Amino acid sequence: MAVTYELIKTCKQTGARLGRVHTPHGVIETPAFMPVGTQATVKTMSPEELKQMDAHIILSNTYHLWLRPGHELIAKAGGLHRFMNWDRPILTDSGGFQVFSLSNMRKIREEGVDFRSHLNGDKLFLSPEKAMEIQNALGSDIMMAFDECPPYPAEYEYIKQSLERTTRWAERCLKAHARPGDQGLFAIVQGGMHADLRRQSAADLTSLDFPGYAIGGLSVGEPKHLMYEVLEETVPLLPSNKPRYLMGVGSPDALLDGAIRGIDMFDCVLPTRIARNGTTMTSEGRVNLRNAKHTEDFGPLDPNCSCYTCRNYSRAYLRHLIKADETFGIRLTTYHNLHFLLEMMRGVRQAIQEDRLLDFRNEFFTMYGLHDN
Ligand code: PRF
Ligand code: ZN
Repeated sequence: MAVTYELIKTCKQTGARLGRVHTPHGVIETPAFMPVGTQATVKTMSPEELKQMDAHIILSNTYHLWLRPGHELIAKAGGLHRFMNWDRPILTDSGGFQVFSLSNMRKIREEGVDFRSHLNGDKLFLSPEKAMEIQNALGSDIMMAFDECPPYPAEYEYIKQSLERTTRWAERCLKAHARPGDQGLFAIVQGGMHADLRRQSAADLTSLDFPGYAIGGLSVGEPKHLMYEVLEETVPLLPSNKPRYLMGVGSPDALLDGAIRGIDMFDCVLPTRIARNGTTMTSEGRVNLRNAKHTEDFGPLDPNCSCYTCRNYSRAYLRHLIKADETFGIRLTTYHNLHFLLEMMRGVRQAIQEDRLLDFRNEFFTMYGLHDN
């Protein structure tokens, strides 16, 4: 099998899992955070920088790379790894979610989704078979099944119809997948906030034996406690010998509380997106460098961080670069935010190893200024 999961141990204090996902381009230590590289680049970071901060895997997007520059061009270049000079694992999302969040005038039918390109308005059609063709051409280590992520809130009946179609689409993805020997295809559990629908989706998809399972349809505007209730209902239904991926979730608190509920993989644009407007995550909580109070602060961004940014530059300098719209400022805040989350996940893995993830979580919440609710 192209992608396998190795469980190393379970935290006695929380049930969180320490593990390894094995892929053709190397090992991912889990729980893992995956930086997002939508357009075959993690915005402003070179692959060397991502390696310096020890990112094990990055995520990229079927939808964007299909529209531009096209999957055939990337196949000609020798695949996505060669094209972007990244030789570690890559996960590609299937495009379903992006079609719903980016394009207008979309129409869902059994065969697939009709929509218009967000770039030039072209009429396009994405289906399970097309999503597999594109991801097979890209050559990602982990491919995602083509799914529908219903909005929140939505009618119960609609969510039920949608998840049943997502299951039929997942079966079509399995059939269309041309490279099961070197690319692992993960299915995506849907079902909104309804425990019975999540159970139905998980039961149907796990009977199909994918090498990994994602939980989709969360962090779509629902209150946090609902997301955790759904995780508590859903995760126990997933096979313990396969990785579990919570899609589009990556705030520090959700990484901790997700890992505690048995999630192994996460991705989110949060650290890279907020970095571009000068917002940083530090050991003492969020710091917005645009705030005037940093004008004459010649200390490091985060005194407890050992990253390149914090070792070399002051808050005053970073604030100046951000306010002057200098690209270097964005590079430095992006580097720090990614380093911060990857370092936090190293802490999570160490804490699981030592059966103290709940203590680690509570200490982090206190330092970061987070509250339970
Ligand atoms: N499906 C897919 N990608 C996703 C999601 C989903 O439900 C989410 C939901 N948070 C983020 N990215 N295919
Ligand atoms: Zn730093």
